[in-house]
Amino acid sequence: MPTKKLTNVKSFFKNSFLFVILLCFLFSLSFTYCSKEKPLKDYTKETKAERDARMAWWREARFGMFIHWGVYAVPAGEYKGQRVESIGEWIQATLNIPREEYEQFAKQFNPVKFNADEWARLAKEAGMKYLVITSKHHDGFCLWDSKVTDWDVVDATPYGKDILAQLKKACDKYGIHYCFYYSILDWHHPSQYVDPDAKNPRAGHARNKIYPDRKAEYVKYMKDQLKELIENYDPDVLWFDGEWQKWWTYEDGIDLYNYVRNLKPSIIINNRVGAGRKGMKGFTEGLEFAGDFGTPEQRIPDTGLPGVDWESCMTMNDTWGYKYFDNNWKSTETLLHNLIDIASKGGNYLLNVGPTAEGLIPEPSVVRLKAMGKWLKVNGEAIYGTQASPFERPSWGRFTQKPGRLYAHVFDWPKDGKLVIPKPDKKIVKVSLLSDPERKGLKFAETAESVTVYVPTTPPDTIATVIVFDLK
Ligand code: H79
Repeated sequence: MPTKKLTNVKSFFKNSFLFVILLCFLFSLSFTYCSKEKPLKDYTKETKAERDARMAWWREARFGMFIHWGVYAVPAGEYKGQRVESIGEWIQATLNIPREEYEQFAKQFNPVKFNADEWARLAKEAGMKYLVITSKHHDGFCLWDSKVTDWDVVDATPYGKDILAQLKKACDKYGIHYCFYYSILDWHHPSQYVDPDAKNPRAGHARNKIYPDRKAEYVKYMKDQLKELIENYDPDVLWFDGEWQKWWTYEDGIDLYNYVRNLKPSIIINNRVGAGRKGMKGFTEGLEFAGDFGTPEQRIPDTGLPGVDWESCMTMNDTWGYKYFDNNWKSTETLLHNLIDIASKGGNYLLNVGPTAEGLIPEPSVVRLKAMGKWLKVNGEAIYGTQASPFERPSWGRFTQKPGRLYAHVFDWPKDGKLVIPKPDKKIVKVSLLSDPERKGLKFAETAESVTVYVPTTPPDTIATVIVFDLK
């Protein structure tokens, strides 16, 4: 008996020992399985149909509002009696302001006049279909309550309220696509520092350095922030910038692109996420890099590129971030001609405003945006959802087109009342003025190469009059 008992005890221990081993094995297996992140899908390999569906709203939109806003609006282009000649949001770099000194601007950032509803309504009134705001510019300052830093509007300023949350609500109300700019270069994050070997500190800021052993930590910081942005505000575009650093590689771009697309597959990402752009020209031909659209900055390409999506971002004066002494405003005429020129080449126009530290969009910007909106209310059909011109640029203006319709945007009205256009490859059924509510037919005469339209001798619109050709 005692022997048997002993054997039982022994076998009990042996069996339960095996059982525990088995349990441990199963547990660790399931733990490994569950804790392992899902492998990221490679979104750079999507089909043309998938891409067309994702880009559809953006291609229709044609006109968006860029907003550069941050603590650089406090110095507004001048610090300790020194004015910056160049762009205002670069003041930290241009005047080589130390981090701790620059941080003091946040204590004066109290935009009590900020009204998100008014900004979104202005974008709507201007005829803009989307809005891109600097969630974080090169200075690293964040316009939302980021959980991974205190260098944000909620934790570092007397204002203490989340800007991005307020704008999200307003954009949803007015049906404006809500989008974020996000800088890869970060002058505030401790992983990065000004290149001490650069010829001047400004250039050292422009091409900064990263401590190699802190890069992974910084990439994680960016990914955590981008996750916050996507989960909390559901942006439709992520507009990266500051990617030109030597430490930001082609592979880093692909990885970040896929990270963001995996969080929100329908999101649109500009080509500055990685190695996709070539300087201010805005795109490297070929599109073998990550990124969905090219980003010419402060310029309009001479011609469009078939099959390539692009967007020209431009300022209304000479700065992105507010500078109190920059009054070099472009005329409404120039801005509208830019919009039409860009549409005639198949691109989008992202037009900037730089609000003050009080939270106001400068009045000259408001006036111009409202005037553009007034023109678009009448002529929007010839801009939104159009395609690039089928013809070379005419001397008097630009063309845009849609299936079955050709639009002539006339900048220089013919004094003799005759507008001549190249002959379209389809039959002209009718010619009329887009601004004419009755769409009275205009007389026209055709030869083998050209069409002459007999127009009124005074231009219905001195900035741009649109003549519609119905084609069959
Ligand atoms: O966000 C806006 C700009 O701040 C950013 N992109 C747009 C959308 C931008 N990044 N770089 N640049 C613009 C051009 C930078 C030019 C520089 Fe300089 C030349 C950096 C240093 C020398 C201009 C002149 C800024 C400081 C001095």
